[in-house]
Amino acid sequence: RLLGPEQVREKVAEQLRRSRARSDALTAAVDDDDLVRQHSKLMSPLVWDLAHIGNQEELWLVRDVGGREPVREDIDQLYDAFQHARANRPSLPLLSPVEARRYVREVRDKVFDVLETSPLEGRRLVEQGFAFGMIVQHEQQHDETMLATHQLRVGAPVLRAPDPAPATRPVKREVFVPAGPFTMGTSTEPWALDNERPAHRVHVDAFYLDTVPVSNGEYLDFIAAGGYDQPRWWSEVGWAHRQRAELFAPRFWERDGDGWVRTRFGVVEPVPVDEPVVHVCFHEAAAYAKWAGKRLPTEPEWEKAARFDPATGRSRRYPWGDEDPGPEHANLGQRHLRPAPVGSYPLGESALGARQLVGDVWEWVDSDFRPYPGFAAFPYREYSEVFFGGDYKMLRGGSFGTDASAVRGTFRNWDHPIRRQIFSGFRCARDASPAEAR
Ligand code: AVJ
Ligand code: FE
Repeated sequence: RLLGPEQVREKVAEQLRRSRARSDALTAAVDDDDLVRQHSKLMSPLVWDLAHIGNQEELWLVRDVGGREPVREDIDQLYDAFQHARANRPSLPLLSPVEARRYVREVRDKVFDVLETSPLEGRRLVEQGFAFGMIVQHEQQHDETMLATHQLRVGAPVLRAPDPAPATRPVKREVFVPAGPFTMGTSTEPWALDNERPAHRVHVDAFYLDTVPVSNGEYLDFIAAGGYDQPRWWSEVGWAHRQRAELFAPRFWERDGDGWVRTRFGVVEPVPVDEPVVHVCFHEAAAYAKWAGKRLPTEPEWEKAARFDPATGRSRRYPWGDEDPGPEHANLGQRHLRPAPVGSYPLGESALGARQLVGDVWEWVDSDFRPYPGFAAFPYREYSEVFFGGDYKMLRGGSFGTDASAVRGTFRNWDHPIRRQIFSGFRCARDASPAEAR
């Protein structure tokens, strides 16, 4: 799997071009007023994301890896995510759309120059193109954030993509995950970020995991059964939040006569029953699971179901094997602007038989954000370390809005348990009985 410097150079160049094409598309879709507007207190104006992408790229690739003169040192503070809360970003003296576009182009030109001359080996930061890979992933992460901003934007639709094909639900509703150790995390995946490292053995008790994510149709049953009105399905914090925030359905859903409609990128449509439910918070996911007589999986359980191959005892890079994601494996990369129906992507199945673990919707799991044993912050504390122990729950597997370069079997995402503007869904798990576990 290790690439020579020339292969790394080619791969990096291609990935940089792909991420920029996506950022360009997401920011070209709306006019300048829309780019500087704040569509939700939870989000930055799109023009902030764009210049922030350029600024991170300048800090790591132009200045650190390249050792070049700064392109613009005066704007570092403006685009430091830790200096200004998202809610305050619109009032900052941000670069205008024209200036932001010029800035990211100037940075990118220098980066291609650095890429030409960097030895891409010797220093851990550039070994296998790590710093470039980190910046590609950073841009793609913000592209998913920008897609979430588009979903919050009010107005005529501007983003379009073909719908995924219909699917048949697999026969088995649950897969059995046998008891025993497996290797969680990675020490060898070249572009894995610090919180995915190092590889370590973890024991997992036998359990059952839903073969596919929970669908809108199933979630509608929970609503119809009064799930939002009965505190017994909710944790104490979850119920307090449900009351305070007046939750009654996933975000972007509205009642329409006897049924429900939801708005997706500006288009109102009947809630599609076969699609994985999306835009639910952790508390809603946990309440549904309890109502269904189940629970959410933990992070080690999710990763074992996704990566463990009982035939070899090895952990795979992805559910389907070690091959990079292709369109036959998973709904990634904003190819479709919605999750694919439950049961899609049989070729993306894990060794244990679970589908759609990667792509479609981020899956809430019942674990807090903690470092793996042997964790070392790299290359900066602010990617992961400063978030450990905070009020976060983990999300795994990526969504239709996540790029293939920004998700792996080991990839760890996190957010506050009340957030639902992200492309978040879930699937359920349950313990195996002692007899089944043997
Ligand atoms: C890993 C998705 C939680 O968007 O807050 C982007 C990624 N870190 N810029 C986020 C990130 C710095 C991060 N998540
Ligand atoms: Fe960022």
